[in-house]
This record gives sequence, structure tokens and C-alpha cells, in this order.
Amino acid sequence: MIRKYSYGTPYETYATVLEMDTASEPIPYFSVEQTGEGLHFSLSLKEDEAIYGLGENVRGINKRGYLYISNNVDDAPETEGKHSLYSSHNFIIVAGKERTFGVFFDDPAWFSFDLGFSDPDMAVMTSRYGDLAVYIIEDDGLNAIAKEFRRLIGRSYLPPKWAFGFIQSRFGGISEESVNETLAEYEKLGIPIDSFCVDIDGLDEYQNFTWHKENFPDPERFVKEKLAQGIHLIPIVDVAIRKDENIPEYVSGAEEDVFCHNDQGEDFVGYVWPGTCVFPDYFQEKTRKWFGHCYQRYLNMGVHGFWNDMNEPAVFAEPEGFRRGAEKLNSICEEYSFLKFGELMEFQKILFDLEKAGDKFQHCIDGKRIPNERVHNLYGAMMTQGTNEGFLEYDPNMRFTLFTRSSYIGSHRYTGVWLGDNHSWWSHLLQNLKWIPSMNLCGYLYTGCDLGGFNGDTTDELMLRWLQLGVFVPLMRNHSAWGTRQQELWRFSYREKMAKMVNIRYALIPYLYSEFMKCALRDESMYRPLAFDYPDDERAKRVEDQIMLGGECMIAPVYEQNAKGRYIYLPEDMLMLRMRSVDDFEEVKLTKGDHYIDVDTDQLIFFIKRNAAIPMAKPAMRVTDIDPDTIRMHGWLDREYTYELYDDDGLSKNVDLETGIRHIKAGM
Ligand code: MIG
Repeated sequence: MIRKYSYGTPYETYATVLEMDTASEPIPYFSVEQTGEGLHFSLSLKEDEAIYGLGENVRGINKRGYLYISNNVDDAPETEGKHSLYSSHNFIIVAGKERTFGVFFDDPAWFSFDLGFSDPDMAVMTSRYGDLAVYIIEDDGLNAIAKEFRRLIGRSYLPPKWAFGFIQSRFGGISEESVNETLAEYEKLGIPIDSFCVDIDGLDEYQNFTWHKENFPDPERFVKEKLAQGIHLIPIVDVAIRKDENIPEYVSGAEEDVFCHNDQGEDFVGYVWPGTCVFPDYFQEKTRKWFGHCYQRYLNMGVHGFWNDMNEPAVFAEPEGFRRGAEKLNSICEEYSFLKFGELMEFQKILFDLEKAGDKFQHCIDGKRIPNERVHNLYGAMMTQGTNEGFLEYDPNMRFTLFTRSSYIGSHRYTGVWLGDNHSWWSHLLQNLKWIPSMNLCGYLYTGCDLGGFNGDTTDELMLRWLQLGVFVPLMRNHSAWGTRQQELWRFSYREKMAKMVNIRYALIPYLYSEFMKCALRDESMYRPLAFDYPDDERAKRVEDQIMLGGECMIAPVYEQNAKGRYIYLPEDMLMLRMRSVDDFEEVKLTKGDHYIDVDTDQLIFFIKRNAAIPMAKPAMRVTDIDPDTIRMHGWLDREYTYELYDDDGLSKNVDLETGIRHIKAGM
């Protein structure tokens, strides 16, 4: 059951798809109080209660015990001391013996979740402006509540099947040659791959919808050539557009007045990668249409995958910012004081501070001028809606690959998400694992983190271990930053071991795709905290480094350097697969309870519930070449098990569970 409550004058956020009346009785569970700081929703927490959700934020699967702030920001590194990341997903479930309910605060402005931070026994949610809708979601247990929430927010984005293939990416140095070189090396090593990302350095002076003139001299030919090899190119699309009469998007956009304004009624100008830029005002329908149309340049070439970046939005500086920065530096030179120096630590904010921009950065909503801060967390989500307009214009029945950095609940209907600029840290491998079930709870099924880590230098062991998690993650992308150690798999001493892991991924694709599509079409989570499936198991509720996958599996990666094994808690009997490669593996029957498991660096482990079975196929070099006739079932069976294998053409929007499901029997 879902009930809606309304406060102030909520903005249209596009988060929900159900038309609902506002309840007239006061909101249950919470006491509501207005102070100078905002509208507070307070709840006293019982000792046994856990809190799940929040999609993208720092720290655990159980979010209790910290302060989280919805305030989309480009602020790497994603250390646990942060309170905000790139996206805001204001949905939580409070779960305990006496009560379990979900609550969604549909508020696109600054919003905080003090979940036992100021007071361990209190949860206080604060809306800065008090213009919001609140939804209380009740049902029978955690999974049922999660599903009910998804009914409220609508069906998750469906990527094409090729998006489940391995994606190679690198910020720095991409060219026709570098792509061909990696392809050839991967071919030699037998590493399957389906796509390459093209980052901003692969564009013409960092500008959207272009190609670097020297590195991609004939993009039409190159795109065709790669498609003929079964390889997709996935270019990046940034928010900002250079203010330059020679840029067609600037000219057409200015003509149609689609950019964000400042307090003088002129286009807001700020510096980002392409130079002096303007920012599309995606809150306007005409902007979304215009922006979507810009993608046709790529789409018409056969480019059918994209990643949307910098859409918090990230603004490096504003024109007067540089003058302010210079003055600050001068004043320190003239008279050094530690206080002044301290301000330098926040130098970026001297150049531009979106949080303090006020009327300087405005949107036009329903004909009214609205400062960004009122709807800030929606900006990236509105961008992806614009992208979707472009897809619909090109082919309304086709699925496209899309992942965004910034998002809000609602954009899960249009896009996947990647977790921005993580680090080549072991702690971020674990962060990756914890992030996935929280994202699933908020409707984001097509998700992944930069495998191997984006910033910093990865190592053979970290890359290999991270791949052993990446095998199970829908968006399987290896990406790294300019200036860091190069991360293409063929460059590592462990390349042969890595090749085997990617092959295991491709062997699992029929299963992963089937589970993904079933969950998407049934409004379910593909990855869940153990607590969701074993609500009566006190131990399962405490587990933060294992998650459930689909209807049959549990994953538990090794996430520590030099670890040759790890502890596992099994909430029921399970079959462990310990795999060196698709053909070199052991099946170990394990009983419910605690186990210490040996896992050599070149081994991947995962678990299948007793009396369940999963399909694995013979891998192929491309997703489309995987032959379903090679499927073999794996499981520990005391009786027959029937697996529902979903499959379809992987490309069109003609998706139907009934016609797509084939029953595969696994014998004893
Ligand atoms: O300011 O396009 O998160 O994946 O490689 C950095 C360059 C801009 C941030 C993205 C990252 C991407 C990088 N971008």
C-alpha cells in the first residue's frame, strides 16, 4: 500500500508514475516540525532497526549511523567521510521486528538524512525548502515493499543485450589505433569484448557529438568497420556546450533559447572541459527535444550507446571566478595568514560555487524562473530524459545503451548509472559491492563501477579481484583516469587469468540477462541484501560483504590484498562454484553457517542455493555469438529444478515475459 502526503508546493520531478491523491490524515511514523533550517521529519529508532536504501551514497548496506545529504556533486574521491555523491535517491526502508516500512521523500532540492548521526536513536530527515511529496510504502516484508515502491516509480530502463558485454574504456589517448591495438591483443588472448567507450579526449576539443580529427579521421568508416566486427563505440556526452558560433549545437540552442539563464536574463556562462560554456536547461520541454535531436548525428552513424557525464552539473569556474581567484592569491602574497591559506583549500569554490549561485544559475519551469538550488538534484535526471527524447526520435522501438553519472529517482526509467570517479583502492571494491543492492532498491538495475578503479594506479591483483566481482555486475566496464597506470587487461602480468574471468562472464550472460530482464519486468531487485531474503535470520541481517543475485545465487568477492580466502556466512545450504576458468572449476557442497573458504587469486567463487540451478553457456567473443544450445545447468539438486530462462532479440522493446521464458529442467 502506498500513501501520499504533500508539503508546500512540490515541483514536478517525474519521479513517480502513479496518479495519487494526497492523504488527508497526518503522516504516520514521523513527527513533522518546521524550523529555520527547514522541514524536519523525525522518527525515533528502535534498537533492532536497520535502514536500507538511499541508492548512491557512501558507507554500508545498512545506512544507520551516519549523515547522508542529497546534494548532487562532482567531488571525488568517494571517501567515507563524504556525505553526498553524484546522485540523490531519497528512498529508505526502515526495517525491524515491530515495523517495516518504506518512505520516499520526493524533493529535488537539498535534503538530509540524519540516520542516527546526531543521536543514535533518532532519524531526522530535513527538507531545506519544504516543497515536497512524501510517500509511505507498506507491504509484507522488505522485498514486497521494494516491489511496491517500484510500482510507484515505474519500470526500469532496459538496455540492449550487447550492453552486458565487457566494455573497455580509458580517459586519455583513445584513437583508431588504440582501439584496434586493444582489440587485437584481446583477440590474441581470447578476451571477449563488445564495446569501447570514447571519452572526451576522443572528441574534437572535448565537444559533444564530434570526433577527434586526427585520432578518428574517418569516424563513419571506423564505426561501420567496428560494427562489422561486432564492436560498439560508446561516446561520452557532457552537459556543457562551448559558447562558440562555430559549434552547431550552440547556434541552434541559442536560436531556440534553450540554455540556463543568469539573473540578468542572459545565458549563464561557466568553464568546463570544452572551454567557455553554456548549460542546457533540460527542465524545459523544448530543450529536451532539441538536446535529443543533437544525438542524431551519432545515431545516424550507427552509434547506439552513450554515457552522460558532468551532469550534477559540474561547473569548474565562472568568468569572474578567475579574477576572484587571482585576487585571493595576490592577497595571500601580500599578507600571508593561515586563515587566508585555509580558504585556498577550497579554491574551486572561489572560482564558482553552485550552492551559493542563487539567481545566477536559473531554470525555467512552467514559465517561471527558478534558481538551480530549488531543483538541483534533478538536473542530471532531466538530461537523461532529453537523451531519451533523441532515442525515441531515432527509433521508438529500439533499446540503446545509456549510463549517466548523476541521477534522481525517475531517471531509472531511462538510464543506467555508473558510480563516477572511484579509486584503485581495495576499499572501493567493497564499496562497489555495497552500492549495487542500494541502487537496485531505487530502480537502477543497469549499474556498475569502474572496474580496477578510475583514479590512482591499480595492480595486477586488484584488477583481477575486481574483475571477479565485475563478472556479475550488469555494467561491466574497465575504466581509468588520465595519468594513471593503464588498465587494459592485456597490459597486466595476470592477463591470462583475467582473460579467464571475462570468459566466465560471457558464460554467465544467458543467466545474468535472464535474471536482469525478469527483475526489470517484474519490478524486482536483481541484487539484494541478505536481510531481504532471510528476514528471520539475525546473522544474515549483519552481512555487509555478500549479496544475493537473482533467484538462485549469492556473491561474495574477495576484497583484500593478499587474501587467499575469506569468511562466508551461508544463510542456507549452498553449492559453491570455485572457478579458475569456464572449464576448470570445483563444485563444493556447503551447509548453512560459517565457513572459511580458500580462494586463490586466480579463482572466483559464487554460491548457488541448494535445490536451485543456473544455466551456463559456452562463452563467445561477442554477446550475440553466445549459443544458447550450449547451456548446461549447475546446481546441487535433491530433486528436479526448473529454471525460467528469459531471452529475446536483445534489441527491440518487444519484451514479453510470457513469450520470452523457456523452462529448462535440471535433473538430479
Ligand atoms: O572531470 O571525461 O566521471 O569517467 O573519464 C572529469 C573525463 C570528467 C569524469 C568521469 C570520468 C571521465 C572524465 N570525467
